[in-house]
Amino acid sequence: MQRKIRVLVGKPGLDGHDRGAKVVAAALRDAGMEVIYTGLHQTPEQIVDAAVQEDVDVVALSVLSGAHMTLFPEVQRLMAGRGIADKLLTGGGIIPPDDMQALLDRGIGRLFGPGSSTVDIVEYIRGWYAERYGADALPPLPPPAPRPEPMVTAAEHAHHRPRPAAKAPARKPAKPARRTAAAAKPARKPAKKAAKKAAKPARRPAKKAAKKSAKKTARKRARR
Ligand code: B12
Repeated sequence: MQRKIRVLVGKPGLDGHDRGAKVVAAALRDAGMEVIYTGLHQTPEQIVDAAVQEDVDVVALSVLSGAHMTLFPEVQRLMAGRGIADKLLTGGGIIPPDDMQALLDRGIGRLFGPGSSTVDIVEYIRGWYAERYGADALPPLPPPAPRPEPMVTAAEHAHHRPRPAAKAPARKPAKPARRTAAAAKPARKPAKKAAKKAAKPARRPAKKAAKKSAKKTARKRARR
């Protein structure tokens, strides 16, 4: 028979970091699970008590205080004492990989660190449930929850809509661009012309220049 997976999300100890616990609790709820969140500052005894009373399948702890090596084994011990050792004990928080492995070796479930995907957490819990009760017992994933607000509001859409043509301010026709001297000239001389110029001597030969200057002086003298 299919029924909702029941999860207790617990915040043991003096740790006040509750964002991760709330994010995970919301993701599990959106994935169709029945989630009970204990709230902050619970003792391991209070958490295990709640787990028994609520008849949960999973006890999921959030620990960001650094006390995970005490809190997870303590909750595990109390669960065994109350006859619910067969339930899954999992969780996450600020837990170094070596500690995750050490806790896994003690029979505690997979633990999730910062940046973990909530999709992976949902898959892990559903996978454990399917293994324990059979795939047929696994309820189907609900369709994604509708967003309470559209991603882009109607006002934002309106802001980007093109203005009606009549209301648009009349624009002066653009003047044709003036051709500057630089633009009129070709950027470079054709290669042939440039080669010819390079072949020419830079100045007039000295003989010709001397002849011209002599003529000029003669003309000046004649005028006097
Ligand atoms: C935001 C923040 C705060 C906020 C808390 C706001 C709140 N209501 O949660 C404020 C400013 C109050 C705060 C205070 C302190 N903080 Co602080 N804080 C952070 C910070 C920057 C981000 C935590 C966060 O919200 N992340 C976003 C959530 C979504 O991610 P998450 O919690 O990690 O959760 C993910 C996983 O860890 C995992 N997960 C978490 N819980 C669970 C539960 C389950 C069931 C599962 C399956 C998975 C899971 O899945 C989540 C999704 O990916 C971290 C640094 C960091 N980068 O992580 C430090 C950090 C956690 N803080 C730290 C410290 C030391 C403190 C203070 C002691 C500082 C001080 N001296 O005052 C105080 C203690 C306050 C208290 N009463 O406990 C240290 C902890 C060190 C450690 N444990 O080794 C950290 C790591 C900073 C650091 N690098 O030193 N903090």
